[in-house]
Amino acid sequence: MTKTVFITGATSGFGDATARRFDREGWQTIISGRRTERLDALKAELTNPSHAITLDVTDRASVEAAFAGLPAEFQPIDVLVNNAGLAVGLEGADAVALEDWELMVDTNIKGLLYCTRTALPMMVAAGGGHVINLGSVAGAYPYPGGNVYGATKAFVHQFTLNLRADLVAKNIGATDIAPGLADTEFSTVRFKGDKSKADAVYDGIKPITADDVADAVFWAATRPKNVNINSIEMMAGCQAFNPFQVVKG
Ligand code: NDP
Ligand code: 8X3
Repeated sequence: MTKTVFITGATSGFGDATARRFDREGWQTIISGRRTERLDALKAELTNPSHAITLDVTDRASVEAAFAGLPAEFQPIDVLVNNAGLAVGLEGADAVALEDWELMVDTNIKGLLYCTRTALPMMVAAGGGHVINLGSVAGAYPYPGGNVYGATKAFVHQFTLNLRADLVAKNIGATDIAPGLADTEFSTVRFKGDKSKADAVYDGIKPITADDVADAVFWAATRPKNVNINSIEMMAGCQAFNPFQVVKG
């Protein structure tokens, strides 16, 4: 039977690669994001049925309308990939714009909650499903300037585990995919469009690719039902941990 995946933030990076990966494996895709022209271009390249929804996940009413308006042939949703998210800025906590913090909380936490809470009753009614959330290594390991971004991803990790606790009897899986340094538009967004600053992050290294992450998402989504992957943490081969800071004097 044809399976269906709903992906938020499919206009770029991991979401785009994930849509292409599921499509290659014969799944139907529901692709969403704010940039309609990118959704249209992606949809044109997918080979299986795809439904594109221009959607800002921070807008609760739009999220509810998007799920309520799904065409019958795209229901039920087998897998929801809560991928839409962003980091804004790398300023220290005493200097950052509060609006940047609010945008990360609204997108990475509240947007993910709106999509999850709206999708779950549909999955329960269908007898099962799987929620895959994009966390980050920033949710486990602190770094200067990671402040609220990392905290939102720590939320994603714990929420995913708690989802599983609520949903185990309802045949609904939950997985946190937590990548490290990966070359997407992530840094361009973090540096507010400063492409040269963003490019410098990936200059001279081999970061994780969007396809690597799509692999992990697809693998987690397709384990047999006697297995739930709680979380996958993955770092670039060139990335590891810093020593603790010790300030003298
Ligand atoms: P990109 O910037 O390439 O993609 C982000 C996607 O999120 C875009 O499709 C964007 O679409 C979408 N998005 C952002 N805000 C909203 C919103 N309000 N409503 C709907 N969609 C939105 O970055 P990545 O692919 O790297 O990031 C995907 C996820 O992975 C994020 O949650 C990020 O935090 C996480 N991550 C990224 C890592 C990295 O190093 N790249 C590492 C670990 C985790 P549009 O602008 O069209 O709305
Ligand atoms: C993005 C990974 O290490 O840039 O979530 O914070 S990192």
